[in-house]
Amino acid sequence: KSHLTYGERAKQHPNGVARKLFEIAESKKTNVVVSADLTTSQELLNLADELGPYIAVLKTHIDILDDFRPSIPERLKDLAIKHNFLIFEDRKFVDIGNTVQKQYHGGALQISSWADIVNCTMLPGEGIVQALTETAERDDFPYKDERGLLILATMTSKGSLATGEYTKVSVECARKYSRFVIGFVASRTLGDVETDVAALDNEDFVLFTTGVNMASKGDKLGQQYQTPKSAVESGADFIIAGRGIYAVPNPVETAKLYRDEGWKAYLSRVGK
Ligand code: UP6
Repeated sequence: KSHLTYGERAKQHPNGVARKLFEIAESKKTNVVVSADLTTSQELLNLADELGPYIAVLKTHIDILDDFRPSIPERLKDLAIKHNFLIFEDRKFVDIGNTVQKQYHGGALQISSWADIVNCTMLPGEGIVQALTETAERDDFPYKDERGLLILATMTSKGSLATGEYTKVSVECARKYSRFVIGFVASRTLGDVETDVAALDNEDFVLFTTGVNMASKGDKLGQQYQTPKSAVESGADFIIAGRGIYAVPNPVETAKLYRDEGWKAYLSRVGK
């Protein structure tokens, strides 16, 4: 759990995307990531434009769009510049190195060209992280120092197998490839993860926590929620909320509430 401010971390971090992320958080005073899980491009673009001022990152699942066109990520990029947020494509790569390289850089979705941040699971072992890191470090990779990878170290769904040894390997691999791996998607409050991830205190990995909702404890499909406050208190640097923000009557006002609660919890964690 980091007790440094975002501003301090922005100055020290070796990865360009992590620096930018912390700078955004510091200047916009927000650690909110909205999980924009909408299925039409118009809804997605509208939400990004409306919530842009209050979020640090827009998290996408670009493959759930019913009407995907290559121009959509381009428009998201324009909105990211307009409102100063990063884009995190929650692709959860999970395959052998040779395949994920093609899924990340190139392909139908051209993810590397528009997503500042992507994530992968550790199920395939070290090779997946090695492969993505190699791609990002190739001489002809056009987005040098503008891209970062998160490892999905735990999951919020009931009965998740992303625990114990899996989480341990996630942490080891993040250390080994820390040039490209900027952090984790994980919740320290779930299961046995607490001790494993807590060992990271003297490094500066960024912790993104999903399963954040102020009004619900979970859904009927096994999702489990905690509040922004509890997520940040237990170490989240960025809180990821989806339905808690986009599926309520007033997403803008609600996003502000998440921002205020997340920011207050952050200030108290860093002792300000
Ligand atoms: N997500 C989780 N839990 C995980 C990893 N990822 O919920 O362990 C993602 C989901 C969804 C978002 O794919 O995009 O975070 C959560 O949405 P919600 O807030 O609407 O539940």
